[in-house]
Parts: sequence; structure tokens; C-alpha cells
Amino acid sequence: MTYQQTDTIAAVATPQGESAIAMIRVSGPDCRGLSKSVFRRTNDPRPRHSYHSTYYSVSGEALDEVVYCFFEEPKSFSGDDTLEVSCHGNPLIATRVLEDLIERGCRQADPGEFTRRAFLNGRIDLTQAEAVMELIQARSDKALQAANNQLRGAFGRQLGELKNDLVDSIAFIEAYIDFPEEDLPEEKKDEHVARLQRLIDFCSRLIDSSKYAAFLRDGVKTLILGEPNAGKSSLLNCLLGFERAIVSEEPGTTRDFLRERIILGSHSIQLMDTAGLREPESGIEKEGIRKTIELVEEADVFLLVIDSSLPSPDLPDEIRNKLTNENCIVLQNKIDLGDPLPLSDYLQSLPNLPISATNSTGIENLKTVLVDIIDTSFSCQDDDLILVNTRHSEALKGMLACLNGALEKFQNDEAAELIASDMRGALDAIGQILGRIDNEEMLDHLFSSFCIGK
Ligand SMILES: Nc1nc2c(ncn2[C@@H]2O[C@H](COP(=O)(O)OP(=O)(O)O)[C@@H](O)[C@H]2O)c(=O)[nH]1
Ligand SMILES: [Mg+2]
Repeated sequence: MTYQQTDTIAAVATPQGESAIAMIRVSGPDCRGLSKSVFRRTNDPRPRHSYHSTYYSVSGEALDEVVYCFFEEPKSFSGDDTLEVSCHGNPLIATRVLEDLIERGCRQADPGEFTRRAFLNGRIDLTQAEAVMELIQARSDKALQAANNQLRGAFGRQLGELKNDLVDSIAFIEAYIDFPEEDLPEEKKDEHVARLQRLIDFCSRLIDSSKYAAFLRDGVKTLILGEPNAGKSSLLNCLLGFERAIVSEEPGTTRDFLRERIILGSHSIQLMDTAGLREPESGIEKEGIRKTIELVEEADVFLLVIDSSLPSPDLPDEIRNKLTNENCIVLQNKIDLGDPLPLSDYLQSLPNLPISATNSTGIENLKTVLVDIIDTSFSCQDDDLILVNTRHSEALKGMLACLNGALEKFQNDEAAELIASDMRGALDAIGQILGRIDNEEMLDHLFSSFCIGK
């Protein structure tokens, strides 16, 4: 079924539950008429002007005292005529207003449908539509900044530059088709190779930056590791500032694993507390340890907790191989019990800090070191960070393959038609990222993850 843009859609745009205000958003050709019938106006409302009024239902009942604002197309979020009605924040009122609008012929909006219309009306490109979602879901200052940047069109602009370069290159290659090869000056060819190389580098950098986008979106995955009873769960609770994990004198109590988020500096961090590393006594524990090894593969940063009153533990090879100076901090826990025993040579070679998870000693220091590690290894220095998501990086990989193909063919003196065809493939990938409106299935998929009313 093709997408219908002629309907007037309506949705409650604020969350369910009691609040000061709830807002109902209406968009489509009936808004002007609705504003007259619902608010008993004799004339059109002035665009972008707030009015205080009673909302009358179809049956003439006064539903609520509201404030409404009319936005005339194309100067609205969706690009269509839009009406925003703010009522008292009782979900019963908001629902009755919505039901009344549906009775008057509106259709309940699908998730992300207002944004989808903004895209279809050409107000924003697809990367900006995605940025709307990223902005709503951002969980740290850095993620907010990146989403804002993207909403203002930073990604679209970069792709626009890429596209101009590509179009120039295609023009050159097409000239190459028309002219006998010997007529082309050598420096022109060098120039073309250099331009292709620049495009390839740019594309690779964007693909590479998708990992930073993942850190922003999901948080840097920080795994708390160590032997049973070392104080891993105590450390999790201490970093969170509340009791999340069960702390017990009995070893082996955390058999599954826990995930919690904290914000440190401008970073979002996903803390994962795991089962202890040691020979398992029971089946459940064995499962927990298998899971820990799986999490080691997934994690970005490791906090290795050891009981400083005991000799240094031996670590399984799967774990040892993952730990480096750039991603691991050894925490000599329980220093409140007395002078720590010396660390093994191996642990000594990694960054290490004394702490007490129960007394919060050394925790501020740990936070500083952790932020340093993330700043150095897990955040992009570029202020114009683009939130490259899976959809983008798939298209960018296709583009990179086309560009590499074009370069190779050019250097091997293959037919210009073949080279031009590769380059058009690259151009097509840019089109996919910015959004081609003919791909309904992709749009359905993309907007279905939005909230209703956005
Ligand atoms: N004295 C002292 N005891 C601690 C410290 N951290 C944890 N413990 C104790 O060590 C035991 C095991 O702690 P827990 O956090 O459950 O360890 P886990 O098995 O590694 O998760 C508990 O009795 C904690 O109270 C610490 O810094 N100092
Ligand atoms: Mg535990």
C-alpha cells in the first residue's frame, strides 16, 4: 500500500500519565476547518499565534479549556497545515480530545508520521529525520550535541560535498569516453586519481566513525570483572550511588549479569557486573562464567577488581588477551583492610588503582581515570561527529566498494563506461542515505521505531 499523505493525522505528542499539560498534534488539510469547528471560530486562526479557548466536541460538550496554535503549511514541523492543542495533563482529557478528532475524520497518526511527512515534504533529509529520533533518545551531553549537529543538516552537507566531487569525477570520465585516450593530459589523470582517493578516504573515515556513534548511542560498555568476592557488585553499587546488585560474603552470588547506565563527564557508560571468574561449583555458576567470557568479547573497557588482601589471581587466556593499557584498570579493592599485597608482574604492568568499594575510597580518582581512558580511546575528537548508523554504514560500504572498483579500473586502463558505472553506483549510495522517497519499505521500517506524535 502506498503512503497516504492527504489524510489529516492526529496523536497525543506528550507521554501518557498525569502532567501539567498534554499536547495533541494534528496535521493535514483539515486543520483550518477543525480550528473553526472545534473552537467555534468564524474566521481562520492567525498562523503561529496562541489562542485560549474552550474545546467543543462534535456533540457540543465542552471538553477542556485549552491553548491552541495553528501553523500554516509549509511553515510547520511536518510541512503541512498543523494544529497543536495543549490541554490539561490528564490522560483522560487528552484521550477524549483525540477520540473527538478521530470522530471528526482525523486518523490516528502512526509512529514517526509527522517526521515522515516533514521528510516527504522535503523539509528535512532522511539523516535529519533520524537525528530527530537520536535527539529524543540521547543519553549524554555528547550524544545530544551530535544529534543536534545532525539535525541541523551536518551529515547532509558533508554528503552534498561528496556528491559534488563525484559528479565532477563522472563528468571527467564521461569526457574520457568521448575522447581518444591519448588526448587526455597526464596531469588530468593524476588529478582524477587524487580526487577518487580523497573520496575513498572520506568514505572510510565515515564508516570508521560509526563506532563512535555506537559509543554515544549505547554508552561505552564497561565490564566489571574479577574473582568471586573481590567486590565487583560493591563497586557497581558504589559507582551507581544506590544498591543495585546483591552484595554477599558468600562467593558466587552474582550468577547472571547486570547492566546499568551512568553518566561520567559528558559520556554515557554502560556498566556490566558479572559472575566471578573461578572454577564453577554449580551448573548455574558455570553458565554465569560462560556469559562473562561472552561479555568480554562485547565490552570496550574493563574494570578488573581484585581483593588486595589476597595474592593476585590468574586470569584465563581469553580474558588476558583482551586487556591492554588503553582499555583496562586494575582495582586493588578492600585497601581499608590494610596494606595491599603486591600485584603480580602482569597486573602491575596494567594501569592500577587502590580503592575501597565499601568506603568509597579512591572512587573519584577511578572516575577521573575512566573518563581519561574514554576520552583517549572511545570518543571522536571531531566536534562535527556524525551519527553514522547501521543503515548509513551499509550504504557507505557499498559506496566504498564502488569507489575502489572505479579507481582500480581507471588504473588498469579499463573501459571508461565501466568506470563511470561504478561511480554512478557510488552516487546512488549517497541518494540512499539522504533518502529516496520511492523506497516505501525502508521508510516504513525506519519510522516505525519513532514515538507516536513525533
Ligand atoms: N572490607 C571491605 N570489604 C569489601 C569491600 N568491597 C566488598 N567487600 C565485601 O566483600 C564481600 C563480597 O562483595 P561483593 O561485592 O558481593 O563481591 P563480588 O562477588 O565480587 O560481587 C562482601 O562481604 C562485601 O561487603 C571493601 O572495599 N572493603
Ligand atoms: Mg557479585
